[in-house]
Amino acid sequence: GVLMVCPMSPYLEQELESRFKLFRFWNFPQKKEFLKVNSSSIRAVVGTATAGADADLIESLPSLEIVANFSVGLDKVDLVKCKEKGIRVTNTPDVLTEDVADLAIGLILTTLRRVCECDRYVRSGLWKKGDFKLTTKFSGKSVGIIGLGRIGLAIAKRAEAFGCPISYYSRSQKLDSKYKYFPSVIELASNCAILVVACPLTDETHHIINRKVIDALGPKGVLINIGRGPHVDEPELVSALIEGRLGGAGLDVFEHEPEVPEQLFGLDNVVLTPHVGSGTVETSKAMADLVIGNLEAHFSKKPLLTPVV
Ligand code: 8YV
Repeated sequence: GVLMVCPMSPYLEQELESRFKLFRFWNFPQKKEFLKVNSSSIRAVVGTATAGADADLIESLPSLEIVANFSVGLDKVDLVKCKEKGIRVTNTPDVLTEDVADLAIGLILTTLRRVCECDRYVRSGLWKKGDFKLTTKFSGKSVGIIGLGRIGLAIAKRAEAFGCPISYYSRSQKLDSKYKYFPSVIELASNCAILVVACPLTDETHHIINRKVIDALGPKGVLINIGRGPHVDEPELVSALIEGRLGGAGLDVFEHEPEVPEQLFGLDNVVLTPHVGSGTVETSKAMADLVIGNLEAHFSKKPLLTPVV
């Protein structure tokens, strides 16, 4: 049997159902009771960005062989425990890189050019009372990227096409990269106009955006987060935006999503999207196909397509 921990893709549900015995975890409010009855028949877990396989779930599934996550980020999967227990783990890299990078650029443009505020301006009839105020140019602005992995690189490539000088922070300098490296996030933030978070969420990158980084980015700086909510100390971000110590923010992820700090709702220098970085029809299907491909490979004892553990 395969345990899907939360709804993520109707197509994936349908494809899993036609191949395996599928358990939809969200249909069983009595989780303990459900696990008592079914735990020994569950050999695979399919999780996502918001819920994966934590230590408790892994411990309660004695027959678990593989966690095939519907996400590239694996911060909701206890990788150490999986390794310990010989449980395989797969994710969905590459297929979502372009969409997430596209959204990062979209958030930069919508934040700087105030596209959402412009849209509200037209819809509310305000245009008839006068032209919209001037906004901020994107082309040529310096872009700093935290994490120069697949997604970070795709964002860099796109920003380059806008004539932006690119710099980055990562744990170590990429010797094959032409972009400028800063050995600390503070230095990166002090030297760019737009700071983009594009690294995995780990203990080291939790709250990598803190008050010091926000102050280094400054009142003209813009923060873009397409990584994970907990990369950012959210109360610090909110107060910096309210006090004008930060210029603006484009956010696809939040510390306690789907909860979003309501103080942000009244700010026009902020653009908020509901964790939709990979959320296109095309990419969602490609991610689902990777999950299925990994499960089929595992159960037919073939090499996994995108193994992590
Ligand atoms: C979500 C993501 O998994 O891949 C990731 O790490 O955050 C997204 O692709 C997807 O939106 C399903 O929740």
